[in-house]
Amino acid sequence: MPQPKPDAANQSPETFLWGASTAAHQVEGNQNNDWSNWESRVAAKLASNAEARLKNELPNWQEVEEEAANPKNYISGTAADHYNRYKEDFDLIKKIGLNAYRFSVEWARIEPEPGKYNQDELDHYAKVVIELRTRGIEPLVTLHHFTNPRWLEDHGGWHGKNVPEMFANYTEAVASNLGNVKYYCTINEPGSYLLMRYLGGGAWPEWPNMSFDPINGYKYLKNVIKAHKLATSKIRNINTYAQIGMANSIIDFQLGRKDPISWLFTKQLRYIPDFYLLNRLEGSIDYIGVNYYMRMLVKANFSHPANWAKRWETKNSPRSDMGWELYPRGIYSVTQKVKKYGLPILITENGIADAKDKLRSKYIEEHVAEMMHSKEDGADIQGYFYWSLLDNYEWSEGFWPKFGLIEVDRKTQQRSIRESAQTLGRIIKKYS
Ligand code: GCO
Repeated sequence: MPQPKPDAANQSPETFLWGASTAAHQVEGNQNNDWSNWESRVAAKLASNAEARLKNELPNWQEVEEEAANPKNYISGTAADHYNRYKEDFDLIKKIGLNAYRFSVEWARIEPEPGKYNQDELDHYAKVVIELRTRGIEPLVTLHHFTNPRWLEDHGGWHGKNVPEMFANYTEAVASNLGNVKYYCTINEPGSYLLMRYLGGGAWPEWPNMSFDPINGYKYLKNVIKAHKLATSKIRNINTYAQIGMANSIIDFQLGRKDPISWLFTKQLRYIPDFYLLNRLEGSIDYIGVNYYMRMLVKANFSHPANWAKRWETKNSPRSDMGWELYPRGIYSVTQKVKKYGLPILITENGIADAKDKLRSKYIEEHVAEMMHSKEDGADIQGYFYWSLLDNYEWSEGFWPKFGLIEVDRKTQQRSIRESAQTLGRIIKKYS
């Protein structure tokens, strides 16, 4: 039975969404999924090789050294305890002046065993939506953000048979219990999952079941497209007004060295997998989610694909705590590329690891300015979600990267709004 149109869904399309994003595994705490089961096995290794891995990569290694060398840094554990503190966190969203919030539902909580759905957990996420709505905050619900139920691997993992149908059934359970949700994101960053799970890694040092397995990687790509399409029709049967998309990490790949091979690699890296995916989703997405963080320079080398492009290493350009160059112009470039699909665009992630909050205000100001410039030049951008609302678990780098508009004290879970969040609040007022 299609849900009645909620007031919020009747919002005029020109209500620009100003939000922040999180992912269940990174903020909720106390997960029981493929990551939580795996983290304790790699924590000691990640801690012991942190110096070798990071010392020359990070501009502020000394400031993160102690945390990065501690095995506890790599265990998500209670994370930011968002599962229990979500009401307090939503009050802070209001205080900052945001009007939207992107979060993910944890599949492993909803379906702890194949075909068996946990109604208490479905009710939990329905309460989350109600608490957002009562504060006038628009929810954007991500259905898959990297983590899986532990039983999925027993079914062959994401490249296995029937996974698209299993994902669609999980989606139906969620969508029929969440009530009036207008915005859904089916899958977060399938390209990153492909790279980390099936192409031997790259963005992070480790990943559950990480392997170089392009054959099953191709099966994964086909499965994730089918899963998205099946999930989309399930949602549309329930919410006739739903706006459904996928969030793709789109990097501004640039030629790093003028030679034909690097030129060819640059073209390929620009195409696979995001535009490969987007070209196969047309008709099943209402908006395109763009996660933009950086540009990368391509200097061809015949090694692992993750080494095909290096983050810009100009000595004097400001870089985040993770060593990522600040390159606001890239959000203009990638949204101008995505404009060709003629669909609304949501910046579903854009953010910086900056523990001392030295660069974040400038980062946000400059990326928003370039985003609005792209909007003026024809990209139908309808929302901006900063990554992330809270300091959180940055996958296999653990907790030392601090992306939050809100600082979280790892010992006490105390929240404090960073100065840069006030900057974002002022920007929102300026554009509203
Ligand atoms: C991603 C993920 C987030 C990351 C964020 C910072 O885009 O990789 O969606 O979970 O934490 O991007 O790397």
